Amino acid sequence: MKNEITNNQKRIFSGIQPTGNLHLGNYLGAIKNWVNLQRDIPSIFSIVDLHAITVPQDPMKLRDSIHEVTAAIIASGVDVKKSILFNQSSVKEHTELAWIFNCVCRIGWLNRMTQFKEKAGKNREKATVGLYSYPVLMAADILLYKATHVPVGEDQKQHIELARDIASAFNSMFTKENEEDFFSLPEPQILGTATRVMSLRDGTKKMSKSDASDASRINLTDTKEQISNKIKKAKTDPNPLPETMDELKSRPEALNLLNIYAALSSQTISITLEQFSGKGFSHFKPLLIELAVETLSPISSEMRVLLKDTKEIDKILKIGEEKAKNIAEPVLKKVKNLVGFIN
Ligand code: AQP
Repeated sequence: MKNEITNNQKRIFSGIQPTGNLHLGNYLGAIKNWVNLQRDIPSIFSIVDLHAITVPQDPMKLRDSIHEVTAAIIASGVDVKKSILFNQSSVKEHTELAWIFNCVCRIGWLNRMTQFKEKAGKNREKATVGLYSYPVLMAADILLYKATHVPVGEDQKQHIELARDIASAFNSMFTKENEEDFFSLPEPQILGTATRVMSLRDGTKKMSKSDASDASRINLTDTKEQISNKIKKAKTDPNPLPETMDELKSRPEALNLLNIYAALSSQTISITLEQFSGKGFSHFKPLLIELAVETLSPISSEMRVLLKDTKEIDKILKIGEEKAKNIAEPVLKKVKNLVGFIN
């Protein structure tokens, strides 16, 4: 049975790329919030493999990453009985809607996207067209399910704003007179204290799967020893932790580590600062290690169990795919009808 949905139903959509090992930034900036939000709002989560191929991928590694990322999401607490979890490329409606949105979105809007500028770097002429139009596909991912809320890290805020612009433009181009807007505008949900977890080697750079240095990030699959070594070696400065937020803000590495501690212990940054102000890193780091290991060890052990049976992971994704299609198909059919296609 197809699920016809209306614009006033709350619904969450969010995705994660299978581009390598998930890290603490992905966990604190996205997945931890997914786990909390799914309790009250119907949620759809996707392993966005179509986004992953906007930069070159080794096909064998991509397949493994899809399994690993699915396992990480389930091990972190996403409930696949309650929420929909599926692999993006298995629902072809994403690419169809993305094409229609390519014909709504303006080049000027894409030219403003900072993530493309960062990822393409100086080699812009050689970047793929897919990397450039990545935010259009992301708008299609969200709007295909008429999602109202999109929990993401700070880095994705601009892309959600673009999705809102595309939805508005589509509405004014195609909504029929006297009918309510076809798409409601999705809201970004940037939650928690670690909305932008920074590299452990450089507090001004985002923690990222594609950073060449493994020491820059804590992977969800890291052992206790690896977590401990990475935090011990994390870049800091020689001064004790400061007293005020203003002082902390001028010390990016210290701010990052305190933010991570605050997010892992679900407390505010100001309470965390109060707790550690005046203390040295030799006091703070062992407590951060303890907390990180306590949070991440159960996730990595559960991931290892899940990854022993990739057929079961495939089955879970298949069930998610069917549920996702039930929502996506009628939305795309209506979009095609509004655009003037015969279907
Ligand atoms: N450092 C971060 N801090 C907080 N949130 C983060 N996210 C990513 N990095 C951080 C959030 O995780 C979700 C999934 O991200 P993604 O995998 O789709 O892509 P990304 O943002 O490009 O992440 P990476 O790790 O930097 O991947 P690569 O290196 O492959 O580009 C998103 O909600 C994102 O905000």
